[in-house]
Amino acid sequence: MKKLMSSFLIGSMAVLLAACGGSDSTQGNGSASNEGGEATEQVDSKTIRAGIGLNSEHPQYKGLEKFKELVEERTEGAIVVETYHSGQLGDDRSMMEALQLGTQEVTVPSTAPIANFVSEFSVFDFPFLFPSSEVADQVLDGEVGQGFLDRLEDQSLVGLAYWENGFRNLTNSKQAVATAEDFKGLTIRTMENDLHLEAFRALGANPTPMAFTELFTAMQQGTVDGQENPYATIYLEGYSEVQKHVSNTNHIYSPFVFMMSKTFFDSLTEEEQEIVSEAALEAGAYQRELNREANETYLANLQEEGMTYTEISEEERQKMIEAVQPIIDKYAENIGTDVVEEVYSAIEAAQ
Ligand code: TK8
Repeated sequence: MKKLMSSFLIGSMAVLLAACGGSDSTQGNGSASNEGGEATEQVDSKTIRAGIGLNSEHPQYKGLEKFKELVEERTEGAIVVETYHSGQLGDDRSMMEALQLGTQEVTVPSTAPIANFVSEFSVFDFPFLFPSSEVADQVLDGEVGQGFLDRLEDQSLVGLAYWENGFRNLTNSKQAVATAEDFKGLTIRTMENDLHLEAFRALGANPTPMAFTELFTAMQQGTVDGQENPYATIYLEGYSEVQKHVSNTNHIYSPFVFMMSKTFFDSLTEEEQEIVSEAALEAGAYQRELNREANETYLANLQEEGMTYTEISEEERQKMIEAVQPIIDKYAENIGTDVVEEVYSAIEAAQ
């Protein structure tokens, strides 16, 4: 029950606080206060409401806290960062819309929902695209990755950095998945992304798109048999309570994109824009490191919590790649082969 109780209580509290400009963690509410708690003179600081879907234990939230620390320090409190976790401000898609409307300033979604705003981002969710997180770093932090971030501006969004969600792995409550065949008939929750849906359909599964904020309850109630996420999320969100089997499918490397509302970014001074941009990159490097350090531990923890772990052989992984290749080809066509080729050659060059 650890997941449900906390997010419900936190959710309702956060909405209340966000509305009146505070948050559930230790941040200020836009007024500077001294240790005695007395509000000193009202400082006209700018407030960043930064929201994510994952909980406060996740390296993504630790990264957000690092971003807060760097921005508040380097602007000497001229910019205050309020951080919200566990979908308190909404899910990836609704928070991106809030950034477009200017009712929120920062969010860090996975690339999959971003593809609904900028279709080219689908390339980053091609199954089995990145051979390693190191290669992903080089491509994303390089010219190619920057080119994709620039595409967000037309959507009134400013992409400042790539953070790491990680290699996604399948869990379910029904059966151990060791072969491509074992996907057949499983009802799998996917992110809200057509390519994901079609890829799982091509594997014979029965995929259903759903916001992350609804996933735990859907597994608990058996609306879905399974889902796929990196080990950090599977462990820290408490999925061993509602899932029995985990397999190292490693089928997609999911980047996160740290993004800001363009309206807010444009309202900053040049110096402030530099500070938030650098802080997003530095906090991102810190977040990636935390995420990678813990990954193996989380898998061991899941097994300690009673989940069965199944290794996928290279032969079966090949069968999975063959099954989804027609979907990749179709989306490469949709996105434009030049864009896709650019990413493939950057991956080649990075190896
Ligand atoms: C959290 C999501 C999550 C993603 C998903 O907001 O939806 O499964 O992997 O991390 O971005």
